Amino acid sequence: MKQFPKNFLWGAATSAPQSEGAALIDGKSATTWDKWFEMEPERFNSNQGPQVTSDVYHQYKDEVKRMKAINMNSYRTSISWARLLPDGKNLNEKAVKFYRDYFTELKENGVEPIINLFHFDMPWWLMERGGWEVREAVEAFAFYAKTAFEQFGDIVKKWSTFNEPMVHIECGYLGDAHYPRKNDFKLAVQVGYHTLMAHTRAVEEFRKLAIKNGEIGIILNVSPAYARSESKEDVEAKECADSLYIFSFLDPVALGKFPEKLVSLLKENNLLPQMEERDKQLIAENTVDFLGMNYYQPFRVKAPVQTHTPAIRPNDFFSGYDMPGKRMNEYRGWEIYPEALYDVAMMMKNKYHNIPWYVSENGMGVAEEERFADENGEIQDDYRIDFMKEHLEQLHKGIQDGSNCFGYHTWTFADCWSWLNGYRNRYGFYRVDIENDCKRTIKKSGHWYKKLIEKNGF
Ligand code: BGP
Repeated sequence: MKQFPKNFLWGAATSAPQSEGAALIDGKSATTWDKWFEMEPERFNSNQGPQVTSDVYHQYKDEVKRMKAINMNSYRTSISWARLLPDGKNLNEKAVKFYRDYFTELKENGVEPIINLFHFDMPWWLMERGGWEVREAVEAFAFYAKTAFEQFGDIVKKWSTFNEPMVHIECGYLGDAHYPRKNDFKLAVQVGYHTLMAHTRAVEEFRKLAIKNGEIGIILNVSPAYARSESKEDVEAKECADSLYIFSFLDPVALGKFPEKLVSLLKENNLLPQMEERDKQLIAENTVDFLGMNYYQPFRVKAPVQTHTPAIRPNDFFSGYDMPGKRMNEYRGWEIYPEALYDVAMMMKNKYHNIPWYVSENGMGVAEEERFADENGEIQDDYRIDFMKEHLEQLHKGIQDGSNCFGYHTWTFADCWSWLNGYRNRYGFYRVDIENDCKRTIKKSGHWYKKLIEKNGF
């Protein structure tokens, strides 16, 4: 039996744009996702846009009952900035009521809400002004964060500022999977810097309000890089990948300073962002209370195949490496490598002074999951149970070896909408029937998770 620490947080995560629906009612203004779907629906790999998603806006009471039914004691979702402050300045009272009711419902049912402020859903009015490209966005975010803390700080005690900031940077500014689909390394660095400063200013506002028992953190995606070989070039590629994709946020938010390697890489390649005088001090003074680590898959790297001097893209520092024999999730296309979770646990302990952290997302996406339904329509997702078990074994080992991990959240509770993929990849403990008022049906993994939580181990 693998026993987890007392008061361990067991739960799942989602986000406002992927679960709430009600995209354009009750005063909410448009986000980039709403607008982009309207402008270029053909870019989305499904005809399902962000309008309805899993309808949690209307069904949250039943949703919370279902969480309680499988013993969950915590849950992460986000607030929609465009719902709370449709024009960035004026409070939407309907949004205040919705979120207060929703968060209270969670609390009253023994489900601790962990509330995040930004999950890729930039309000359209701000995107039109340049989004994270402009410094103005930093103060706009700080105001939004302060407003959220003031409105809900009496209910919500665990807050996070951003979910996976590297994703909106990478997908929006080094590729075309997020709006504004630009491809510009220098701009991507500036966008990343503004995002970090927005996070930092939000933490500063949080500290000023001194919310009783309040804690603040950030949710980062971590795909640790593993080098193809021990050659100097491959190891250097690994260090560059980790510095750009992991330590670029982790070091400033947790240690209060940028990693030297990152600074020299950016400097040598003429990629340093524009900074303001007070920034350095702000970063040093506003480190987080806890971290959320989203882990799905590792990153296999080797020395770059082709480089430019100075660099014009991250691939000038490393190349992806297709490792022969790697285990794949054949239903989603991501590598399965649970051992990385142990490595993350040790990294938290050794490099980040054993800061409190939790697994804020881990899970297995499966396309066309209806093929695994039994004769009663219940999805027999043994593959997902095995996936969680293997990852929890590694996490358990990390905790035994002294890592300060306080919880495990899967992605996700009930199947939810995903960016360009709609409802193709399913992750939930509950299946959502989007053709039928988003009716939920429990999967086999939901029963399994319930027992796991009951025993606080498996
Ligand atoms: C994470 C995001 C989530 C979610 C998840 C699954 O990176 O935080 O928002 O989408 O990935 O990814 P996908 O839906 O693409 O399979």
